[in-house]
Amino acid sequence: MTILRLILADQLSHSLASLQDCDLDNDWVLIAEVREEASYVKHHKKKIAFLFSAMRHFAEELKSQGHNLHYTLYNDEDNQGSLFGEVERVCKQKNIDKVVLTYPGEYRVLTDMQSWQKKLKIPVEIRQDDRFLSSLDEFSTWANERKQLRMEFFYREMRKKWHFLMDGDKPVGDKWNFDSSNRKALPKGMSPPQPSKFEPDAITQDVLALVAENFSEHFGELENFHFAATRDQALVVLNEFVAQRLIHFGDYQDAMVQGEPWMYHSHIGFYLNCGLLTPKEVIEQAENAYRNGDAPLNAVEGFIRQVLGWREYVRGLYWLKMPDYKSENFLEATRSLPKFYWDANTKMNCLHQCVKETSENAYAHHIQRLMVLGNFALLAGLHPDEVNEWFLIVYADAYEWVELPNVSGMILFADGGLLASKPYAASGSYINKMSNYCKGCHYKVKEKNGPQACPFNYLYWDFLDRNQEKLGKNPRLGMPYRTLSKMSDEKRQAIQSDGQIFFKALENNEEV
Ligand code: DLZ
Ligand code: SF4
Repeated sequence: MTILRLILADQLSHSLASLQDCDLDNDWVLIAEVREEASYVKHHKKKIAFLFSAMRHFAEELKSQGHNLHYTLYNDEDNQGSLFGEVERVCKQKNIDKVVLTYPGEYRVLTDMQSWQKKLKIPVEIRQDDRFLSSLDEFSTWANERKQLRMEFFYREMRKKWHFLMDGDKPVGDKWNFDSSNRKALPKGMSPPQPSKFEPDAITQDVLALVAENFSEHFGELENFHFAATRDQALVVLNEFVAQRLIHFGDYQDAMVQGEPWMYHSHIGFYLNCGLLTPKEVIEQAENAYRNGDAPLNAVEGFIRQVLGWREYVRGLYWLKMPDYKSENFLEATRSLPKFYWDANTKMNCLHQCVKETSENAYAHHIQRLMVLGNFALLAGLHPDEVNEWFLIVYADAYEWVELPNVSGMILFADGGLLASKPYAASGSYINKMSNYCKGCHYKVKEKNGPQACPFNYLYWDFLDRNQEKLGKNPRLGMPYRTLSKMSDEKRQAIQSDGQIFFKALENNEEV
């Protein structure tokens, strides 16, 4: 029996389920660069270059281990342009008896795969992705037993299951969550270490030329490409984070500084999500740093919560709720995405900086995504479809399983509160507290109304006002709604009128 094992761009792990029983003498592995996946949304140029380069390097590693490898190059003239097209072509060419797959990261790809057996007329097995620390069955059992699906409780179960950061059956430090000590702005004079840069080798240089030629109209800059492209390089990134930045990760994880895109974050999401690193090894390294006295508990717990709690939780939720989750729009938001999300041309300095860095790096850290780019999308009532597509396009770590719950659930409250207990709406004062963006801004963060006022200030109240029917009873919004109810009619009108002027300018494509 000859088996074909397809490996997707986000499945670059030697431990992958579909590789586990591979017969080196007989079986074939297929990795394919295909037009359909590279352009079903117009991914950032750096995202495509990163994945193609990582795929080509991974293929070299498999070949050197003795695998029979069919690698489809993007410009191969026989390339069928889709995953199925390539699987079908190789099945015929190599006389394949069975296809083995690992569960993909997107519902769209899964439904496609589920049709292959019928079309190919040979068995197609789709295996669970055991790189994740919670299986989909386990998550749905947990979810079905509860009315509210709060991440915090799922996270505690995962800590106990895997025995991460535990002393016997108690959490280390006697508390599950140390977030309350994690909200500091970066003190003046403190500058985060610069991460290692990997110079493109011959494989990456080929890929960069290919992307420049074929994807020139896609968003983002291709220059200064320094991603890790192999597991060894990704391990360098992980080790560097644990040795140099984890110590301050907790304290400054919400801080934003102009010109400092990397801060004390790990930047391993690219590598975790495409498979070059596994969540288990990442968590173990962080826990070891705590146990050896190299990093404080608030930092290590906060980091582990992201990987063991949040990451697994959003994946479980995605598969539990798809396909309906994709069309949720609880707040009935309809506005189109403003042009400045693509060209950074806005007088709002926070948004300008965050879009600019996203374009340069295919990366922004979570507070930039949530509290600047996402907060604006929420306050301005941008349509979830357009916001989701933007986030999927621009970040090199984005696949739908992780992007959709974070954007529709966390950022836009489009699921009506399944994932988050309240919308993460904030005025300019939050951005001012956590960043130095406001100093260089055309608008004045302390002004609440009028042409010089920070738009986040009046848009925040306008958002609450507009959505009072849907949000007014949310217990976590009790305070702001009480404040709103005490406002004079004059003040309320000023807020509405500033909002209208701002939205009119947006619609007229004026620079705001
Ligand atoms: C994102 C992406 C891109 C840009 N290109 C490819 C590709 O050429 N081949 C491939 O197998 N996967 C690619 N991907 C990832 C897929 O679009 C999709 O997100 C994952 O396969 C889901 O598991
Ligand atoms: Fe952003 Fe407002 Fe600060 Fe300008 S003043 S940077 S728009 S928060």
